[in-house]
Amino acid sequence: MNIMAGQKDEIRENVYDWQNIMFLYNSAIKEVRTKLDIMSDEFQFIYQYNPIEYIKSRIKTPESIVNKLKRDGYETTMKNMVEHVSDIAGIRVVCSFTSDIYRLAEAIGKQEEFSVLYIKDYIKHPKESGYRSYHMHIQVPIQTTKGVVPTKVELQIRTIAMDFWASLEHKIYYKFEGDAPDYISEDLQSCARIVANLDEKMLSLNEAIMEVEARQRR
Ligand code: 0O2
Repeated sequence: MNIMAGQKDEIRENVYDWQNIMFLYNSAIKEVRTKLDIMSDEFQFIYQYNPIEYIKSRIKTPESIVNKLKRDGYETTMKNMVEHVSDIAGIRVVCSFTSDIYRLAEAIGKQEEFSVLYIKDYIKHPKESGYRSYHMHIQVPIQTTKGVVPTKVELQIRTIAMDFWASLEHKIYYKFEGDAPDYISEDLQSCARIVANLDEKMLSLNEAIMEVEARQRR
């Protein structure tokens, strides 16, 4: 198939736009990760305690972006992708305890450079699947040579137990292409309840340990 000169220019332009957008999302991930590192150092310095166990980040795959646009009834264009897909840049922050999640979310909310667009609290309101996690959709200013570009990032903040459940559930979900047999969905929901119970027990155990330590210091 022969590609006409005009088409070649269009393809070149599209490739440039795609690379430019991906550059912004990658930069936004770097900015947020740096801020999280500083926050974590400050927590360690002030409280001798770090609420962050580990951080993972990813750029959404083109296939997953297209699926989301289609699911929400949008045409597959770069404009729609930037406007309507808010989790192209995603950062997952994993904490030990549920209380750490809210402490961290508060600190993130106070960062002057970040604007919090919206929050989805799937800990207070778990999804039907049993999914629990705290989602913050934020906007980060990226300074380029052409000016500042506000760029969206989704932060998923969860405990180790929530992350374990979600990672496994995600794999199963994809294996069955979203159509898992009822008994598997029910077992997953029951595991989610066990995970929630475990989180509660570990939190109260940690509080009891801290109380003993405080008493010993007095
Ligand atoms: P992937 O592969 O992680 O990218 P919004 O993002 O707010 O515009 P949406 O997509 O309805 O709208 O948001 P929602 O439901 O909060 O989901 C966003 C992300 O949270 C998902 O991204 C998953 O990463 C995670 N998530 C949500 N529900 C579940 C669930 O039931 N199980 C698991 N394991 N993860 C979940 P993607 O695009 O689905 O996938």
